[in-house]
Amino acid sequence: MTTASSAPASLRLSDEVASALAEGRPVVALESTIISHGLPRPRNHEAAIEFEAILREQGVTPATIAVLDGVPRIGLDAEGVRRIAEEDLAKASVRDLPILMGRAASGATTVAATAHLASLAGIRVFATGGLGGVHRGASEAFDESADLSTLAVTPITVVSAGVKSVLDIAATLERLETYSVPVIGLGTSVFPSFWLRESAFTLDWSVDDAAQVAAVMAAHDALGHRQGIVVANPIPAHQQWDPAEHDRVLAEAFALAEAAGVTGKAVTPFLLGTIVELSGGRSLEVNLDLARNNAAVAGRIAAAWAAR
Ligand code: PSU
Ligand code: MN
Repeated sequence: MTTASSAPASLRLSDEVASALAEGRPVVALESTIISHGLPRPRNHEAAIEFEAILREQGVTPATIAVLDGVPRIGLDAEGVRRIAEEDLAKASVRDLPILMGRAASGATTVAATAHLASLAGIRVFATGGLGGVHRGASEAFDESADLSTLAVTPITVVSAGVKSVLDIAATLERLETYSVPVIGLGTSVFPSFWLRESAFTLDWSVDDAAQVAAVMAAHDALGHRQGIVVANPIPAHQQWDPAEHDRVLAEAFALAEAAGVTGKAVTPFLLGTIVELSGGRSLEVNLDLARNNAAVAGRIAAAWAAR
């Protein structure tokens, strides 16, 4: 059993996270970039509070992760949650962590940076909205999220609604295969595409419930594997975005991004913001629904893991 005392001294665990880990109780990591860059203000602040509440209602301790004033924080207090929602924080991936720490700066952590810090703290389960992946045109631009290379070397189970169709989903799945990262559909054998329940891509493996995910995690450990595990949790059909409107809005958002010359790490936040505007808020509602669903599923996996 991992205990809080195994966390490096450079991390600051909240009291509730430290005691939950020390006592072997379930903990779920939550990322902060989805709050700072992925959801519009002021709805993002309510969402951050809500994602934590969903876990607490299940008896699971939430660990929202960010770097504040140079300190990697594993579990935020109310002031920390307010800061990730209201301040203009840097978007921080793994490579940015030592820079933020060395300069006593603050940043909101991506899936990659959150997974890295959570794993250092001894947390095994993480809930997000959508994973980063291989961007369209990556064969020219080399734009591939460090979320993938980090999951290749970070033993954490990430619950997501797949990746957005703004990415190259086929290439993203190929990359996860190359990195030997297991991808498991929860109650589905089709990889979801974030706002939509399905994509054009099928999965080799699916599981029915959280206990089966915990069994896979145990076997992964028994083999000495150090990769992450991706659990793909599709949004229920009644909550998904209308596929025709989805296709229309995405095409328009791409055209605007190209016209604006957006590149690099600004691409994902630009597209997300533009899509919320063009959809009149509909994409935001779907985004919130799927993130809530993912938190609930991650809570059940963490509980099944803690019960082993
Ligand atoms: N996908 C979403 N919402 C998000 C992100 C991805 O649906 O907010 C964020 C996550 O923090 C993810 C990051 O880790 O974008 C990936 O950015 P990049 O492609 O620059 O690595
Ligand atoms: Mn990128």
